[in-house]
Amino acid sequence: MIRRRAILLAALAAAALGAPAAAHSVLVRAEPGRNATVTRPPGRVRLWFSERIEPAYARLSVWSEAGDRVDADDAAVDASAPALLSVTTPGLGPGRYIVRYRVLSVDGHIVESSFAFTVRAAAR
Ligand SMILES: [Cu+2]
Repeated sequence: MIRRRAILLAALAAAALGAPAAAHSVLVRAEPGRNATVTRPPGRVRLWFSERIEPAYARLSVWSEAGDRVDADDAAVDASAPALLSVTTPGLGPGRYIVRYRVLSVDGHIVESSFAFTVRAAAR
């Protein structure tokens, strides 16, 4: 049984080190995009991942530079697109915003990051 135990320990060590796994969800696209500047305020921020994510553990929020939360706290994984996470952002004015997200891949890895986008006042 020593050999079997060694294999088990090796597997646990690999898991603890976060060894690369096949079904690791990474952000592949965002609207607005990373560091994008838009002239039309987005009514919704959308994030597409490479794999489906666990809805119960998905977090997505949007913040102003002053540190105020500006999303409607209704982040959800799309019912028909399990790799799409979005949240509504009503009434954004011009400014720079930070998108924060944290998702759990189906392989158990947590992916957490943030990026910014800017809403520029439309020319009149
Ligand atoms: Cu993974």
